[in-house]
Amino acid sequence: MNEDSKKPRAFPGMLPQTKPTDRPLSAATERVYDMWTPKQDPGNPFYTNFRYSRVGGIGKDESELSVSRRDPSKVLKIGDTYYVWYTRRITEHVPVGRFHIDAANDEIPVVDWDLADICYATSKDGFDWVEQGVAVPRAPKGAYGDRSLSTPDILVWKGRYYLYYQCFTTMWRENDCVGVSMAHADSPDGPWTRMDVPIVPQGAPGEWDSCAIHDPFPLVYKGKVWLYYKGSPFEKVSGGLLRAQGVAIADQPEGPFIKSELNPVTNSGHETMYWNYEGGIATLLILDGPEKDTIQFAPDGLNFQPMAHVQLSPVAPGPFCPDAFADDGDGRGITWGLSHITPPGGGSRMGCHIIRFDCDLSRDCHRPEFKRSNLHFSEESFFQRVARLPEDWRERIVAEQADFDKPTIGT
Ligand code: AAL
Repeated sequence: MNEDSKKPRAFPGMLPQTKPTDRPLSAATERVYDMWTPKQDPGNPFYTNFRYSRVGGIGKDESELSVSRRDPSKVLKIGDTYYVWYTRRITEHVPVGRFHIDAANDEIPVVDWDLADICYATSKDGFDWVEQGVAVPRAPKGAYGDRSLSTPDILVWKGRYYLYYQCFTTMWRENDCVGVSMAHADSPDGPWTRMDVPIVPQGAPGEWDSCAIHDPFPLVYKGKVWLYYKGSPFEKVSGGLLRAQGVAIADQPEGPFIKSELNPVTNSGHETMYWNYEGGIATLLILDGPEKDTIQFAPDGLNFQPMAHVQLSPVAPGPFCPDAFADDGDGRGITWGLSHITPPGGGSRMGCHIIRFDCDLSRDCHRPEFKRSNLHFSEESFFQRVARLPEDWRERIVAEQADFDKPTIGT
């Protein structure tokens, strides 16, 4: 054996497209093949950048400071018209905040999605929208859902339309405890008939979704209605919260919805969008949890795996999802949708407005400009409110450094 053959062979410059079996691999290189893809970001169908646009009609309007529009549903195209449903709050008073519930009343909201109704808007191009008004109003005083309806999403099943939404009764609940109800109509323009009962109820005390069923997101899958949702427990206050999503499945839109025994099916994610992809379900998980800002895929709709990390994710996104109800096992993916912008810091005491995102998570449309990695954000991004170090933290940190920062060299 000559000296050269004893030297370890360096990893090749051309990344092998199949996992090399004739050489040792580091754990990270193993993951390139076992978890990710050697095609890298541009060749990963689950990788995308998001580009944002302001929208007309339901977007930012300084003259409407008392209006909040948020939590857009998935977008439907019906004939040549796009439709979206969302939470709208018009109140003279700004929300008092969750720690001041006593200061709220029938006109003074607690949080941004309190004292709200489900509204809808239409558009011919997905950029300029015309607000059509209230689709589903709150129930009359004293009835289930008389306080606020929020965070809707839409299902079409056998030619009929179904809106699922969070349904608050009497007063906004501490910890945002709420169940999901539903309204149905023959046409996307209504009139809507409210069911005025819980359709997906909260779990029993001690269960992961005992306090709230949030962000209902219905799809048709395997011949049934699959309704994904964010659950939260009462234990939230004592630090027991897992920001996770579950799914409840029904034979028809009215239910009964049976929760999967695998719930929660994600370990992360706050407001979340789902879409049919090939024979499975894909999702974007944002804001919370160890797998935030990942796009995940479950070939069976239940067992999700991270497929790509993304940056600057849309908040509370609702995708334009043409085959959300096709149930043909051939989901084609998505290219755009609507999301919302929260006030700086994400507070729940100021209004939101709706924006549009474009992306490439589609099997049909190839947009290399959306597959770039190595994104560099502007100085304003680093010094925005949630990212810059506040002055008063700086003083504390400098004081702490005196104790923590042992000399690298010297004593
Ligand atoms: C959002 C969503 C739900 C919550 C509130 C409005 O983050 O998760 O909709 O109830 O905030």
